[in-house]
Amino acid sequence: MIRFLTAGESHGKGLTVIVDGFPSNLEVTKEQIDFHLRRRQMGYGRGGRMKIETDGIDVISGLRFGKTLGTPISMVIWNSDWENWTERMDHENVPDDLEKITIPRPGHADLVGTTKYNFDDIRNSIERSSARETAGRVAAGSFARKLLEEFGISIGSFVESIGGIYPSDNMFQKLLDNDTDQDFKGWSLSEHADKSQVRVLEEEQELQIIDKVKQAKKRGDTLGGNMVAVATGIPAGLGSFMQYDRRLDAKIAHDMMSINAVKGVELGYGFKNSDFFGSEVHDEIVSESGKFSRKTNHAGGIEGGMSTGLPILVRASMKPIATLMSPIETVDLATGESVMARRERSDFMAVPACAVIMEAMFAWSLAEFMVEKFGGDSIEEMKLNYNNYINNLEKRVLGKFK
Ligand code: EPS
Repeated sequence: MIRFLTAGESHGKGLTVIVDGFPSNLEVTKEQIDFHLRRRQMGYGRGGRMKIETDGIDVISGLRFGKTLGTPISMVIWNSDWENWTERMDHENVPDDLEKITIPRPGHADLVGTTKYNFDDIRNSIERSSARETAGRVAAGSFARKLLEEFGISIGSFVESIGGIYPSDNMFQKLLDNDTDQDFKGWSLSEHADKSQVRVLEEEQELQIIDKVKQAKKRGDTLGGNMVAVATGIPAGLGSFMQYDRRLDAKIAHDMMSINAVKGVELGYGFKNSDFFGSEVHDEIVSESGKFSRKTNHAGGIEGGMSTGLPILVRASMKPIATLMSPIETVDLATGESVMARRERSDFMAVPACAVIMEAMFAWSLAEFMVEKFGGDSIEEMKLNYNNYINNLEKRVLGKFK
């Protein structure tokens, strides 16, 4: 079993990540992890904070000479902004001039978090509910990605729409129709998307979106969008129908929905399934040179809670950022009076970053199921188990029916 935990406040000293249960001898470098941390920081529409931070991990334990030891891996991402917050975030002493936050922002965790944890300062809720925490997830996800790469599994993502601006050519539909070349790798989508300031695949759409973000900034408003993540090279048979919590789709949906501001998750055709006849939805099975495939991939690579061997296709939706420069109505907890919400520094749009976080969580869910299925204390042992299962898989199945 692999697991990870993150700790840290947005304006505290740093974020701590513990990754546990990884097999030994997996090659991982700081550079590989920092690469994805930097990708998470990119994107037009971020606020002032991203100019302050240059995220990178400081490995504390679990790696020796560039390889995992099988021991718990711990690392820290230091917050550069901490030096501006040392007094306000002091672990013991209350500053004399502390200004407590009493006005909750609708759409953020402010009101419920403060009520639930019985705080007298909304700052206590803001700090941990902030999406700063997702930097830790990307670090953990980078380990998962490295593990998956050992088995030829490749993960990528792109932004499908922002503020209702969609591309003219629908890449997600192409993926659902299984209309990509044989050697298509998930990561190729990210390579393409990373060239765009908003991680879309079309230049014209990028320009329209940048214009819309400018409009949002001008009116003190924010935007959300839809993102697609794709994993290729998946062996058939990850996950199980035997028990509800062993279903791969359930785990992926859970992990995607856990990302801050994500309000919708779909696998394959998702909500669209209900608009069609069954004969138009289900992916016909074909056998090509002894290998099973499907004419289409409307199931998004998962049937009966198990991977089919086709790319896994996930789409998620991020709501607009909750911190508004032109605030909306709320209640001041100090007076009980109706007021306008507080303004505070934030992003106007963070959909490109959210897609990178999706990749990390996606890698994590898949790595969990790979370790569950193929086990092993070292990466070499895991590969032996994998090869034993995968070699002649189809022939073995067909042989049983002869
Ligand atoms: C966030 C508010 C902003 C974002 C932050 C998430 O931070 P700040 O309050 O420091 O301006 O920039 O995201 C990050 C710091 C990050 O690393 O992604 C929020 O309220 O959720």
